[in-house]
Amino acid sequence: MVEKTEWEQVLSVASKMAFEGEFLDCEPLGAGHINKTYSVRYRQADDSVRTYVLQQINDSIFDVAQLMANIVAVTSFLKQKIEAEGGDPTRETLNLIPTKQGEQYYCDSQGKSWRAYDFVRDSVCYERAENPKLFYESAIGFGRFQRRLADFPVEQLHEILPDFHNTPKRLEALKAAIEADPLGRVATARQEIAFVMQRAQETGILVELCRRGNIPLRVTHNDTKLNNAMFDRRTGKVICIIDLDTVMPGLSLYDFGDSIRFGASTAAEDERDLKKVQFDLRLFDVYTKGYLEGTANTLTDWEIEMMPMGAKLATLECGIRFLTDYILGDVYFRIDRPEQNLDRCRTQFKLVRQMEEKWEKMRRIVAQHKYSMRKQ
Ligand code: GN1
Ligand code: MG
Repeated sequence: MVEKTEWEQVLSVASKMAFEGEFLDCEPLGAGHINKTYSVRYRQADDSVRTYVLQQINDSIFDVAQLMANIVAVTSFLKQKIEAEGGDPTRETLNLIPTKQGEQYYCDSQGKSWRAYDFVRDSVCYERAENPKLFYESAIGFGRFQRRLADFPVEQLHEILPDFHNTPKRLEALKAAIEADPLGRVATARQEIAFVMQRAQETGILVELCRRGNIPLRVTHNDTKLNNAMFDRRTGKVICIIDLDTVMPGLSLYDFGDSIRFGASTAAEDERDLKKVQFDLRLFDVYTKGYLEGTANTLTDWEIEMMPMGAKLATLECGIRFLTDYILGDVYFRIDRPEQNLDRCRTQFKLVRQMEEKWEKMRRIVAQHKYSMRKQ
């Protein structure tokens, strides 16, 4: 339940947005760690119900004006692409709802920024890959997102969170946190720290390939978790990719990898019982196939070759970030219980270890799908 003060606040912000109809109710939505999200429902003149998404944007990590400029640019571009492909632009990309004043977002009396979207009609999202088919469909969806943005002028986007997927810099941040150790938590995470340090040399592989021009800078989503893909209730296929906050210049391999780290695990990101956490090769297999199909030959040979490394570094990096935040006192990722960030870090490292064990199989899967794609 939304508490009263929170409820009143949401209600008051909702009244500032260009929502149509008569307010019905509102409730928290989704499982994001960064923004606060609500769904708000309005009764329409014909008695149908229209659902909007209202989000308070986390302004402690985002420059809201730049972030909104990126989202407007990318969604307008996508809309044109979708129309040209004969798709439905009202459902296949996010549609921003302006404020009653015509602004792209609303600033409340406490200086907090809010924005609104149409809830994608007849869609559903999943926290877990309940079956391989679902995960395969999500790969097609994220791949298609990548393909549709392949000719977007990447230099027009703000780098919303600089060095977001720069794994060596994430490692540097971890080292600084260890050095500072503000809460004395380093002593409780010795094994995890050692795990990272043993892999320090590998962290720069992808950024280095990009620096040398072997892999291109693209428009990337940067948060390609399964729960950022909305599935059409009727067809079971991905209809829309959401959460465009971190769309910015980046590497496709981190997008691919982030999907794998989240979706090809058999357990939740914060599972405490590590026995339940397994890296599922079958899921890696179907996602790879779907992503190659969805991107439809937009990826270069180097990008395809490095897909296993994308999976490994995205997972290692996320674990490094959780560990850093645990050491610093959970200042970035929202937690519901103590040590949740340490648990999150442990699941990521378990997955990394299993990827290392299954490395050759991962490479073979990628090679097979590349071969069958190119044959067509
Ligand atoms: C954050 O808020 P959410 O869950 O969409 C984070 C991602 C992490 C993810 C881990 C802007 O995303 O980078 O991979 O948590 N987003 C940001 O669950 O830092
Ligand atoms: Mg997100």
